[in-house]
Amino acid sequence: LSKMAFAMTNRQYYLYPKKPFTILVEGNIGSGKSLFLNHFKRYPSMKVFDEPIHAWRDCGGHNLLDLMYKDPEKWGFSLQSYIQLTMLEQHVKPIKEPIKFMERSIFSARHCFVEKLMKDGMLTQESAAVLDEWYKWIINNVDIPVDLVVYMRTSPEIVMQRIKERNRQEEKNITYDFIKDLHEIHDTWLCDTKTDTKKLPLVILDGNVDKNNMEQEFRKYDSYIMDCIS
Ligand code: DCP
Repeated sequence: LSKMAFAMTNRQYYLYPKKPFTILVEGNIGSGKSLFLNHFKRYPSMKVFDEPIHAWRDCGGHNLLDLMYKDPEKWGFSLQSYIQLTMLEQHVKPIKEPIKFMERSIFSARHCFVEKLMKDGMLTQESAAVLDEWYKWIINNVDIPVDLVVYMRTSPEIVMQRIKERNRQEEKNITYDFIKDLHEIHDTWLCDTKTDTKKLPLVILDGNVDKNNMEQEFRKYDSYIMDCIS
């Protein structure tokens, strides 16, 4: 079946009757999620959604991501509120392919980034309550199917190095402590048995692998994913 699904032509998967098998790729900032997702873009049976970071940089002409890094207390709420919307859009977007990949999700937005802002005292209790009410309403009223979570687990040291190398303008003042904390928050979230994502099958990938060997590492998961949907 794996070979068959990989070989599906455009015409065949228009007829695919089921909901797509949905995979969320999670992990720290700079952990290697995009590289992993790029690997799957070559397969016509898979739809890969890139993270809508372009939207976060241009919401009605405003770069919310940049504003948030400059002044998280003032802009953290606006950014997370908009991210929640853009994630929801991707979760519910119908596709014709049988396999759907998303970079991040409404779940990590809530359990990692909103959590981090709260922990750092960058959200008032009132703002946190508004985000939380929206979040609870969405997950209780909107069908957000998830079949697998892939956790790209990368050491904070390596993540820091990659963030420096890629030199994203908004991220230039990110500190090691911030990244380390976010790493621990991801660990806690994905191991936590009490959250709304507790029952999801989880695969943990070693994101510390050198860039040049990653392709080889990711290839191992081609058949794993196809086995999951068969
Ligand atoms: N971000 C945020 N709140 C979220 C999601 C992301 O503030 N709910 C920010 C953190 C980063 C930027 O958006 O500055 C993009 O982060 P990601 O980790 O989602 O994407 P990367 O491109 O860093 O991932 P990778 O390098 O693993 O491909």
